[in-house]
Amino acid sequence: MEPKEPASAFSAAPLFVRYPGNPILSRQDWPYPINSVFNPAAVLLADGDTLLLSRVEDRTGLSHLCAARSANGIDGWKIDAQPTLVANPHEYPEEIWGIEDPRITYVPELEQYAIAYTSFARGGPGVSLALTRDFRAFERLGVIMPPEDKDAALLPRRINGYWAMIHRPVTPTGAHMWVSYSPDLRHWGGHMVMLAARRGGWWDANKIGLCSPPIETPKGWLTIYHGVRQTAAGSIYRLGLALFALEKPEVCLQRGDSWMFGPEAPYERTGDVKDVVFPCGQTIAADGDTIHLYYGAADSCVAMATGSIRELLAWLDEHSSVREELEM
Ligand code: BMA
Repeated sequence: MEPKEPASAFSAAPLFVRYPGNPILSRQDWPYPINSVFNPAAVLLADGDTLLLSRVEDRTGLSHLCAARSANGIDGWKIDAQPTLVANPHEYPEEIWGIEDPRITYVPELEQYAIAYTSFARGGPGVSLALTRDFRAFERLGVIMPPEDKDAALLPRRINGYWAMIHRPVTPTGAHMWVSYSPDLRHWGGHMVMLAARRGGWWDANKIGLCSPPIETPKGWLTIYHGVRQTAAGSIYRLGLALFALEKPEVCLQRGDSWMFGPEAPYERTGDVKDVVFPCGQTIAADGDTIHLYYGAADSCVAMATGSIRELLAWLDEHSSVREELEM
C-alpha cells in the first residue's frame, strides 16, 4: 500500500501528493561525477517525453544545467552524458561562477523554448536568458536583469504587445516579485512589483520568489511562489499560491494566507541545505488538470509531487483574504 500523506494543518487534504518513489533523480543516477542535482525546470516535449533541465553542482562547487528525458516523467530517465548547458565565462563573464535554477517557457510565437536562469559572478546573481529548439543548441541573449536578481520566468505570450518577465530583485525593503516588459526580449522596462514579501511573523516575510512558470487558467495566472522563513536554525523554504490578472500580471487577484507545501519528507529536511523545497518547473497532463510539480529537495536531489489545477484554484477561493493589506 502506498504511504498516505498526513493532512496539512490548513486543508483537509494535501494539495500536492509526493510520489512515493521520491527522490526521482539523485547524484547516484548521474553519468559523470557530481555533488548534487536539484531545482529542475520541466517541459513536455512535442514527442510526449518529459524533459527536466536540472541544476547540477559539480565537485568544484559551481553549477551547470543538465537535461534528462523520460517517457512517463517519473522513471526511466535518459540523462545527457555530458553537461547540457555550461557557463561560458569568456563570452559571458556574468557566468564565471556558474549557472543555476532554470525556468523553461515554450513560446509558440517563436517556436522556441525560453530558458531564464541565474548567472553567477562577482557582481552577484543576475538573470540571463537563452533560447533553444531542441535543448542541444542554445542562443544566449546574455544578462537581462542585473544583480542582485533571480527566480525569473518568461510568460509564454505577449501582454498588450510586450513580452513579460517575472523576476525577483533584492531591494532594501526586501526581496519581492516583480514583472518587467520588453518589445524584443533584450530591452526591459515598465518594472512593477507584482507580489511583495509580507513582513513580521508571516511564513513568507521579507523574501519570496517565483517557483515554476505561472500556469494560464481562465481565472488568471496560477502561480506557485516560495517564501523563505528565517529562523535561529537557518532558512525554511515553503510554497504558497497566488493568482494574477491575465492581461495585467502585476495585479494580484488572490493570495493564499498559509503555505500549501513545505519540507516534511526526510529528503526535503536533510541534505546539503536542509528544509528546502524548490520547484522550478511543472508539466500538465493531457487532462488539462493534473500537475506534475518537479522540485529540488534540500539542494541535493529531485523530487516530484502531483496536484490539480482545479483544486489549487478552489483552495485559493477558500484560503486567500485581504488581511494581507492590514498586516504587511
Ligand atoms: C536560493 C537559490 C536556490 C537554492 C535555495 C536554497 O537562493 O540559490 O538555488 O535552492 O537558495 O539554498
